[in-house]
Amino acid sequence: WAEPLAEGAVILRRLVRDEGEALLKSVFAIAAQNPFHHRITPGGHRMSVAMTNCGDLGWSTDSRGYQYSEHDTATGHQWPPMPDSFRALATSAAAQAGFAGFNPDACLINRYEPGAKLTLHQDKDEKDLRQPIVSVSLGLPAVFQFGGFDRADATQRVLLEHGDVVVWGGPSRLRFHGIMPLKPGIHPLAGPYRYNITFRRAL
Ligand code: MD5
Ligand code: FE
Repeated sequence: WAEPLAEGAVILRRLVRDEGEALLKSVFAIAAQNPFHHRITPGGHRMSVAMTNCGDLGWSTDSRGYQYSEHDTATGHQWPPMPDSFRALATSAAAQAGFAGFNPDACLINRYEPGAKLTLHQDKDEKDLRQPIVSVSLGLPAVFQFGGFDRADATQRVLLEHGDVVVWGGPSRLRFHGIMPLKPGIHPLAGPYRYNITFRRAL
């Protein structure tokens, strides 16, 4: 069930399906402390994906740009701590994909509502791009676009479902990627949403 997608990128299908309910409960507890928020990009657009974070550092965007910080730039609050269960999951999934010793300091939680999408982009705000990113999909399924190293490169489409974990490392760390507009539906544990948790080493 460890499916290589490309060099450095591995899908661990359904790895955390049985933990899905507990993971979502932690997501809801984090959101109760720091609500999901539709950020405004530096270009002035409201993102269709709503975000919150936990851990030492959180990713956010505002008129000044994209950044990792110890506080939510929208509220000034510190991010809630990363649950031990989250850290253990991230370290174990990274190890299964060949990245031993992964120790994330940032955890971004994205919430997709029907129609929400993420246009093709690269993740390069982290300091050490040799560190992988571990991503966990929960709730409604979404079509992930996996591209190349130039925005115009052809993309591969991959369905990501509840409980799927993907480790993005090595050369795949810098591939362009995105999420197609979410199809409406109701998930028994997540309702009308898809959640994606990404674990990162920001500093
Ligand atoms: C998501 N989130 O499903 C995705 C999962 C984000 C984001 O893209 O930036 O919040 S992470 C997918 C990812 C990360 C790093 C590299 C690659 C994919 N890749 O090379 O394809 O909400
Ligand atoms: Fe990304």
